[in-house]
Amino acid sequence: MTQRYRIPCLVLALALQGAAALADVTTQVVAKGLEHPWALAFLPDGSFLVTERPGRMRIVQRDGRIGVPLQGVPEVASAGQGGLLDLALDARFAENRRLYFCYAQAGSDGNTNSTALATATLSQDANRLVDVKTIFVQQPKVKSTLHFGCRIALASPPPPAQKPLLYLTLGERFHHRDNAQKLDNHHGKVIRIATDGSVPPDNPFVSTPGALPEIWSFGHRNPQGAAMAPDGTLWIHEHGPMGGDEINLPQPGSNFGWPLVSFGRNYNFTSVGDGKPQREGTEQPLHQWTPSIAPSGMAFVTSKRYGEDWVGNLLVGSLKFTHLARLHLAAPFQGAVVKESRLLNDLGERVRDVRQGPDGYIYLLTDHPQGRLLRLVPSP
Ligand SMILES: [Ca+2]
Repeated sequence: MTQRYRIPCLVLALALQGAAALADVTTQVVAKGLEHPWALAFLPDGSFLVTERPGRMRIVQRDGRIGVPLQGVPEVASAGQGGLLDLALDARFAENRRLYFCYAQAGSDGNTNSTALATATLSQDANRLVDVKTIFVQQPKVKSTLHFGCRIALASPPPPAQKPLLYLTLGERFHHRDNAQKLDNHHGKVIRIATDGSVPPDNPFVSTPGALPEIWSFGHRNPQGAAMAPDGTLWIHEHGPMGGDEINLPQPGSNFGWPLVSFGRNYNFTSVGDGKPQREGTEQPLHQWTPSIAPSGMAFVTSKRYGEDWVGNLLVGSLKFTHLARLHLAAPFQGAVVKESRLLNDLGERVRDVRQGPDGYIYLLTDHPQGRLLRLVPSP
């Protein structure tokens, strides 16, 4: 086949793939009227715990009723991309009612801020957070309302004698991109800490002079998606500049290259680094999107609600194109992305969070002044 015919065939194949995907799934509205919801967790009674970026946490009942804001949420720096962001329940939440959340925290001067991570207990009457404790604060605080990162992933349960661990993604705050390559700060990093805030002794830089011991991997730009594969591997994605959004698998001590190398370009159309997409000593992404889809939220499908061929797929929300990306991997839960379908192309709202519930359904949050909680269901 000559080049002349290849492109129309590819376009046709992609169009057919899109059409087939559209018929596969649709959404049901669980709740609407949430203000810029950012993160979602599933409570044991079947209700939902949701964060709203301006600084509220609410419970949404199964029938869609939205509760009043929980008391006890700390003050957050709500401006630009900052505010109350991600949320995760402890693996033993049913017994201890502990949860983790991250947010933009103002500095004492009122001008600067950074991402912080707190733990809290949800009161028995589920009206308030108690025993709230900030266990990590990104250093340094800077003047910026951009690139907080802020996705939490709980590590697989450790042996009983060890402390449970979690990962937190941290953006480079946009104006401080060069910090992503330096280990003396938390900009553009993934960190790994115990759920009490202590540093695990086997973190990669605990013995490196001048390095902050929480750092797990570096050279990240603005990661707003994290999910733990069933085999215990951490997957994240991050926003590129103009193009070059990436999926990465952060291994201990790995350098993911920002801002030395990218598949994207700077917003003023200049090259990132020397303009090459690869560089010695930095990790290549598992997958990249050019043009950018602006990814947020990520979940592996483990349930069979959508058919056997969905099991082991990765779902990623798109803020920019307001769709849900379905990524088919070389093998379930692992390997390269071998095919990508765009679902919910007519959604028209930015997809901020993507989670699989204990009922096996996928749930989405749309980031909108009147944001919605949606359930993904097979098309009738
Ligand atoms: Ca990279």
